[in-house]
Amino acid sequence: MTQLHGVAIRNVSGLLVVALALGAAPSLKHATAPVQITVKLSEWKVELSQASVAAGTVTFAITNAGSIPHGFEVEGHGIEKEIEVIQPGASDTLTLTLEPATYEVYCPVGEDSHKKLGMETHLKVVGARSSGSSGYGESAMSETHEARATVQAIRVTGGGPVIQILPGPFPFPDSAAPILKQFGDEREGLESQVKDGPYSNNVVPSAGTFSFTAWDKGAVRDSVDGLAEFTTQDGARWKLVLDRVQTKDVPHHPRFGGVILGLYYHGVTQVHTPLVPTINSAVALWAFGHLYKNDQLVTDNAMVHVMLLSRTRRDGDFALACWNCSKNKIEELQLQILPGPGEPKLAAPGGFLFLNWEKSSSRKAS
Ligand SMILES: [Cu+2]
Repeated sequence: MTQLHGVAIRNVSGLLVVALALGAAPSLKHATAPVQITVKLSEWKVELSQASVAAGTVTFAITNAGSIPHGFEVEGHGIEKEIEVIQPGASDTLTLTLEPATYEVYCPVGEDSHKKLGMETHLKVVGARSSGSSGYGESAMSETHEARATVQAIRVTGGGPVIQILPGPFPFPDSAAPILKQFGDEREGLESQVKDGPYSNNVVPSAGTFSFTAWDKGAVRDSVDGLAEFTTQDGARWKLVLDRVQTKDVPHHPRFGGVILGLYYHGVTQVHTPLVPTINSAVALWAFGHLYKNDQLVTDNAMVHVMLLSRTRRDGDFALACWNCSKNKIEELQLQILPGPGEPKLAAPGGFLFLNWEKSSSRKAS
């Protein structure tokens, strides 16, 4: 035993000597321990410790530093590998052998809604012989940035039955409860909406028009232009002129900013409040607007949430028909108006205005 042990040690040290002598040779470098890349997941970012790496075995050491569960996926050059979703504060690893190419690295949670909110980056894998300088990573990033800067616009026109939604209990409290638990500081405010919030079956007929155009031009330059005119249950005539897009955080909608075209969220997705069924939206935004009641200015800072989404309400009584409505036709146009920051509640039931146009349409705009 002792003798064998001695031989084994000698052999190992012999190998070490050879390896050190040829340390500069690329082939041996390649064969050494896998390179480790540290990955930090949070709302709504994927951060890598390096933007490029030499081809070979790479171990991703992934930590969820956010406040909701996230996943991690590497895709490109014939590879598509992901880890199981990890809870806030937890870690996991993923080891892959990567050939030279640019790989997409992202969070796949919520049918890519986390990705669309920004949880996406790229990893450039370079040939083993090249230095793998960070210059590669930088150029890959600037390309992505340019691609994102492309302006997209959508024109939405409200149509079909118009309804006003009055405060009432959320119809799917049991489905929302486990998701609400993960909302931390914001949970209390949201829980009061379970009992008496804006997503209720307490619906009355209304009448009016609403159309707008929204431009997605990148983080802080998004814009919106639109006009809504409608009559509420009490006979009041309201007019809303959309002014500018809200690009900062909104209560219960962390990190929501700008015009978001195409997103699967709410409900089970853990993106924004779960007190709205899971939906697919063509466009969603928060904006500020000028609000008038019976031709008198109410505020220049009304906070407005607009969303064209998959239908959540059924024909007839317009009750919320599904907890997961993401496969329904995208034709429900929601307009939610709240007082500006620090302003008194609006003179309407619950202090808010919430109107839906149930058969709306959209088209690309220039
Ligand atoms: Cu995520």
